Amino acid sequence: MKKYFCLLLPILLVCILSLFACSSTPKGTAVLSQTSPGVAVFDLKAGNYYFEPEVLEVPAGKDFELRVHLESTLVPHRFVLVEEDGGILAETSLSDLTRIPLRIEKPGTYRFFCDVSLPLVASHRERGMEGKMIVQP
Ligand SMILES: [Cu+2]
Repeated sequence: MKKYFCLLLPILLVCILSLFACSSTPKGTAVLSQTSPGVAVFDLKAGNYYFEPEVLEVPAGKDFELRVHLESTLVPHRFVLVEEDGGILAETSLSDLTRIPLRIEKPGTYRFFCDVSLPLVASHRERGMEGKMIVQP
């Protein structure tokens, strides 16, 4: 019995420590994670029926890269970015990491969402998978 306890204790400690390591993700803010020469990078998390953060602020008239990190899921998701009049600026299926190079000249508020929908159930967008991109002058 004591032998089993000695084996189990280190395994239990590793499990507890990894729980703490994974739970320290900040919520609700856009992260400017890296600046390579002239190109800012913005990170966006996506998962079952959410984008996080829901509001991204980006500069007008400058190249930047949006990196969408899809959390492990069996449900396929997509990313669509539209202008106020509905014109599509970006549209792509999401994989674990999707890099979307963007440059938006006109300041304003743009919408992004997942356009996946199935008959008879609420679309992913209706279930909350959407957000705003505010393009700052
Ligand atoms: Cu989706």
